[in-house]
Amino acid sequence: MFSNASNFVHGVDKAFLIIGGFSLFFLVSFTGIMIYFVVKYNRKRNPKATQIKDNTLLEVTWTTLPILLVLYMFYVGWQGFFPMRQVPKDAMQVTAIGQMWKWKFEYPGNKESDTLVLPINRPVKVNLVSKDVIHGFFVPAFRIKEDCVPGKNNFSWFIPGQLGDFDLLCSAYCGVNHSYMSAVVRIVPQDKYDEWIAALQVKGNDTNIGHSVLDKNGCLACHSIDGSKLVGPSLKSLYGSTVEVKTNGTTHKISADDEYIKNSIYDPDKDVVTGYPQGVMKSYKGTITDKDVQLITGYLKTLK
Ligand code: HEC
Ligand SMILES: [Cu+2]
Repeated sequence: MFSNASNFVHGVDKAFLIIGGFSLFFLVSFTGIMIYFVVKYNRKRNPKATQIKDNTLLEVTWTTLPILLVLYMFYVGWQGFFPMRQVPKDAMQVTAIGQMWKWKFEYPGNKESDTLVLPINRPVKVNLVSKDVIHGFFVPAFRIKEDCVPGKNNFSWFIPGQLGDFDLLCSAYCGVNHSYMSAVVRIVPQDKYDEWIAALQVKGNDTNIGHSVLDKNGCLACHSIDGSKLVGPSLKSLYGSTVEVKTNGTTHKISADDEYIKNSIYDPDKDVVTGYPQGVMKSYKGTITDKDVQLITGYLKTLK
């Protein structure tokens, strides 16, 4: 009857159905009794009101029964909620960072991803961090909804029990583009997960900074990073490849290493890539520092 997308589906759905069921029962029966009394005791049928003096049995009953009922509903809710705050010791750790308007996930080993990829049937603790305002870590299929509060170390945990992609949303209105703040939770078999995490980029090796150096200096107007030809050759898969260039009128092959990238930036007319015009790219000597060249090179290495 209940899905097994996470270990909390059963507890949450049970509480929801029981509390919802009682509410529906009382809504229908009280409304029914009210209508019945309105008809039965209306002024024409019952012109003189009947006075009733206290009835101890009735009063004790209508006090005790609702108390028991409300306590039972609390118990059912607590049963579903309590395990959500008890993280198993062997849970793997991931950090979810919410910021306007994007989710990012940090894995051990300083790795980072836009998709929350997790192995099936393994408990995971998700540390919840916010960089700016309050966001809400909400995975409806897992019955999980927990706030990401700036300055507070909140967490969530669960055991995924079903392969596939699940929606991750932000449940706290966090600004204009709040509705774009979604991501995917991808549950995969353990071996697929191991492959994926091994291939995941280590962050902080300046790859993103390298990209912004290219962006700031207008390189991307002439060079794509996705393989398509613009004014100049694409920078995709350039690093480490063999390029055919013309140097002083003679064509030869050259390996695209650190030295070549640096020369291409400082002295673009020295080795001109075959099929591309000379003199279009200007020299960036004096505009781009050695450090920036290193950042660019580091970034190009990641453009496989
Ligand atoms: C106005 C267009 C233009 C701009 C802007 C430009 N380039 Fe180029 N770039 C070219 C052209 C055309 C070539 C090919 C001819 C050559 O080798 O000089 C080239 C070649 C290169 C090469 C060698 C590519 C290869 O396939 O071997 C690299 C590396 C390079 N550019 C990096 C940069 C960087 C980094 C910037 C920004 C700082 C930049 N370019 C800005 C037009 C441009
Ligand atoms: Cu948000």
